[in-house]
Amino acid sequence: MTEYVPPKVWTWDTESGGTFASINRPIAGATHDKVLPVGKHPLQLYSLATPNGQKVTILLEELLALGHTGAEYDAWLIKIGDGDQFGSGFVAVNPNSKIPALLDRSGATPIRVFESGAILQYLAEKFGAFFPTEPAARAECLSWLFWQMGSAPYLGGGFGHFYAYAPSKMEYPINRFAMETKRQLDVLDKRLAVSEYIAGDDYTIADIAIWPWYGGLVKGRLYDAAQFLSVQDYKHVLRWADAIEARPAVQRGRRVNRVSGPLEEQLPERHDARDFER
Ligand SMILES: N[C@@H](CCC(=O)N[C@@H](CS)C(=O)NCC(=O)O)C(=O)O
Repeated sequence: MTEYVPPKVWTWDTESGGTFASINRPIAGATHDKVLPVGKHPLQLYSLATPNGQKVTILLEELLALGHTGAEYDAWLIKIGDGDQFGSGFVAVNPNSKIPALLDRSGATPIRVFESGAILQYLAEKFGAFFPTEPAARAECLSWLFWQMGSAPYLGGGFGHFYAYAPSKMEYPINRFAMETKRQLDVLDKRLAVSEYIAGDDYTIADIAIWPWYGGLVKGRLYDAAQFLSVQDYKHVLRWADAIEARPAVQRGRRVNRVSGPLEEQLPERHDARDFER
């Protein structure tokens, strides 16, 4: 293999290949005009059932299960493989062009929220649920929420990209990011050895943020990497992942905006609780 020598100035190689090459670009902003649809509920979610998307639909389903009718929502499908995230309406809600994006239309002026961690905190504060109020517990919950936001890019953009999506398998990046991913799993395993849930005795938005990524990984749903990463070693993570997976709201939330996998698990759009029965 010939070694890559970076040129003096980087230029955009549109032929660089790999899964997602068609949507990756070095510039921000809209590529086309597209008005976003708006449904009947106070909350409008524009998303896809990736781990980042699932966090929000799981929290919304948990809030509805608790009886917070103000959390009723329309979930619209954003097909990132087709470039929907670069439509002008979507960019107005999230200038970063990534799902999930939320528009809260319950007040006089719509409020936009982007970044899944910010959306979880916004909704948990709005409804006063799944987010402790006592300062020490709240700090622990926020610490783990931000841990997830900082850590998952090494799992997804690092390990997942080079192990599953890059045009060829390269030892150096796979080694580097497998090591970091296993370190992160061990961080969680040691925490969950002494704590029922991530932030303490109660199930919070920290669990909801971490589960779709690291729960999905140990349950063998991400990158077909369970054997490679010896996920069976993380016993406490597995115990916690199973407990969360058993929650009916989690099972509903996982299905919203899903357009892949078994047909019976797919629900491309959600506008009503009865949609799950169809
Ligand atoms: N830090 C962001 C990450 C969001 C993100 O990476 N979304 C991906 C799907 S999981 C996306 O929309 N990708 C489309 C693109 O990069 O063009 C969050 O947590 O909301």
